[in-house]
Amino acid sequence: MSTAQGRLRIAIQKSGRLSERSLDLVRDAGLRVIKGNNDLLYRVENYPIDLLRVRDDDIPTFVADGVCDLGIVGENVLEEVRNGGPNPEVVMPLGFGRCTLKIATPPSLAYEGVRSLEGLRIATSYPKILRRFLDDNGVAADIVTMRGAVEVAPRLKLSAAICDLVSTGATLEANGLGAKETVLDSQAVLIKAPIPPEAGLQHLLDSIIERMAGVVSSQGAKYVMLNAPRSALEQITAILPGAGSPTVMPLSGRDDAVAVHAVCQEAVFWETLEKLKAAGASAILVLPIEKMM
Ligand code: PRT
Ligand code: ZN
Repeated sequence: MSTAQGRLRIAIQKSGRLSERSLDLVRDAGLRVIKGNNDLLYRVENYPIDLLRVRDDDIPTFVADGVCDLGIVGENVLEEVRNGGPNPEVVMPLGFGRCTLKIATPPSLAYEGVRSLEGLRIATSYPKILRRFLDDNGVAADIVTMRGAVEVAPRLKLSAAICDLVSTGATLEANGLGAKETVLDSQAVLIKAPIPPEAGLQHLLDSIIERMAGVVSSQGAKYVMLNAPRSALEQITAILPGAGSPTVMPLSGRDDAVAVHAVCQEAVFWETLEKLKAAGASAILVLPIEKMM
């Protein structure tokens, strides 16, 4: 199976934690998505692109096989699948769907480091990633693979410990488990087929990737404008978070002050504004950035 003739395909999660943000990213990249009658396939109105909506576990395989040209999936799923299996190319991290794969234990287990797992049973939905972690740490333990509800395994005496995804930590806490080891930090990533699309679509594919990169790098970025005394210019630009080289312009009728414009790649907090003001900045404006390339 290959992609539909004359059209690119992007695989996204049909329904789950990544679905909404994946659709947002596609839309922010300028693709007008039409939700038709076909639940599996959404059409893009303004480009020859279809969105294939599938279970996240299938996305790495679809992309590695070239059934889809691009895909959005969690690194956790990708790592588990590609451990010796399909191996699509990772284009970039996308900054959402962040979570951590952790080993957690009940308080009844005396835990003194990873060696404490020796000989135990550990329940997980990520047996390959866990096996690699245990091997890397020289620990021999049994792995019980569960599809879901991993957190109840110790209570049901199915396992002594678990290895599961954690975001807020509420699920571990509700089940009386404590996080002990970090196995993998994960977020959603954009993946690409190893096979190029048909010749006429390469330019479109490159442009979609570039736009998505622009959307990701403008997330959280702010445009900051302020006036600064010349004498404090160095100090003020050092306070601007992730600003690179700001633009410095003269202010009419003022020799002692300049206007500073900067794109800040990191969050601009109230504390930052207070520091800027204390350093002598005035007329400070922080504006959202809609698009960046
Ligand atoms: O149906 P399909 O197979 O497509 O979906 P799914 O049920 O396999 O996945 P889904 O929608 O639950 O998650 C999709 C992806 O979101 C995951 O593969 C991760 O990359 C990412 N993600 C981010 C998470 C979490 N955060 C998360 N907290 N996936 C799962 N969880 C679960 C975790 O397994 C545990 O049960 O949430 C619980 C813990 O959450 P906290 O907040 O209580 O710590
Ligand atoms: Zn899944």
